[in-house]
Amino acid sequence: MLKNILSLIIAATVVVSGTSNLTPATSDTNPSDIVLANANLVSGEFNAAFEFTPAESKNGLQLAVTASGLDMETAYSYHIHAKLVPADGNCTETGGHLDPFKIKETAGTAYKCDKDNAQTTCELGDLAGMFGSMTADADGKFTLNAPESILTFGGDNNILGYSVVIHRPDSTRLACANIDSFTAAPVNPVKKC
Ligand SMILES: *[C@@H]1O[C@H](CO)[C@@H](O)[C@H](O)[C@H]1NC(C)=O
Ligand SMILES: [Cu+2]
Repeated sequence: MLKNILSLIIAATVVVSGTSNLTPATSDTNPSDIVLANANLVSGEFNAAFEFTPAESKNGLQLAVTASGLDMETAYSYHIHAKLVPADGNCTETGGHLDPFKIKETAGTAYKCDKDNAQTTCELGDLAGMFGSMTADADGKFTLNAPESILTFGGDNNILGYSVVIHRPDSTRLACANIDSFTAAPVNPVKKC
């Protein structure tokens, strides 16, 4: 547990320091080399940072979220959506929720994400269903440190190459951002002469 917290703090510190210890992943990157993926969503006063990191078991990802500028009256939902955010930032273009196993299509109106049976009852992208909706504390802030999930880098439950969207309570789209991924920089980079 302590180790998990420490790795989250380290991941967060790395991001704050401008990802200087990290190298952006490319389409050639082996997903098992990715140490962090993040999405930073901004809309006016609203600001949210999503960070996905491999759990200690290496089976699934942990999710850490910090958000500020939330309206205290409201519960926001948030998902991974199936398409990327286009250059103009239009969140409507990100399509629907990431659902590679067609859980929602199969369940129809009976859809209900049960976090304890996420693999069979939740759309892969239904983050709010798996981790709870986003509600503000007295300072208008929200923090989430979710333990190991069914999400992975690569494989059937892959989240790389998609986007994160936050919805207002009326389900309109407040903010969105693509998921970027990073590998650890070499510890002793070889100098080229
Ligand atoms: C955003 O995309 C949607 C869907 O394509 C479109 O209907 C809407 O007009 C776009 N909004 C803006 C501001 O371009
Ligand atoms: Cu959504």
